[in-house]
Amino acid sequence: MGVLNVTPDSFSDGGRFLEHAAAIAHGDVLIADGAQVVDVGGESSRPGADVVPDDEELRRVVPVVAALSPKVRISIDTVKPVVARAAIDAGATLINDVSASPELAEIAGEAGIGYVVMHRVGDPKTMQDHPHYDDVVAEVSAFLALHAARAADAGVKEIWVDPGIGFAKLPAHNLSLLRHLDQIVDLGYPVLVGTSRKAFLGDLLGASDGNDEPTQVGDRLEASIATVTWAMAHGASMIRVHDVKASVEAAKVVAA
Ligand code: HH2
Repeated sequence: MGVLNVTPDSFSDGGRFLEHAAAIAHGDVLIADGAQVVDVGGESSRPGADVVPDDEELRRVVPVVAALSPKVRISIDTVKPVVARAAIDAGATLINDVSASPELAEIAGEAGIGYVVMHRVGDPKTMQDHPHYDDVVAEVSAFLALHAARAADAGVKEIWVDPGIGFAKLPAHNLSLLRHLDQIVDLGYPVLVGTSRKAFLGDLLGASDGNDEPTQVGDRLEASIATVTWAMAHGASMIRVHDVKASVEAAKVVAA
């Protein structure tokens, strides 16, 4: 799954693909690089991100979905029912819902398309305030099992589960979830994992360098590839990445 953020403020590529022509051209690059799904988003979900008004998010994503959907499977990364519906009309066949909302699962069920349920606590403004778990793997697994069952009740046939790396998680939580990914795979749904360029990788590499400065977002390719390779080797069926070419090569090696 290649990431296509039609936003001014995404943490790694904000502003690069805000114009429709630039977004569509980047979508074409993701397809040429081997993406099987392109995940189009018009609202950043990074910690501290502002809410985007409905009409602005629609303006950002719908023309991009319409232009790319004849060429590749499109997933719509939104928490807004109105955006999900418009994207489905424009050709999206997967809803990527980082808020695990019952309404979005119902829309997917009615439309007969796929649905991703991701674990998060709170919203982008609050989620990194005080992440706390007694047992992060057990709690995330229980959350995903509950919401996946609700999606099934809403008639969704294709349900993906995602541990939500970086969403209301400390670096140690992210690492525990990756270390015990098999427990999430054991839930019985295909697993999606998104680690690409995320802050915990910068923290990890910065700390290992012996200084407290996180590695910058543009210097996290190798770390990202290490994590997606790990995830695929431990049972993830889809990885959400910015760097599609390198990730597809890693996928081919893991598959072999
Ligand atoms: N991560 C981000 C956004 N959407 N969806 C799923 N299912 N899983 C993820 O891990 C995930 C996601 C954050 O990454 P990005 O889109 O690059 O940044 P931003 O939210 O700032 O646009």
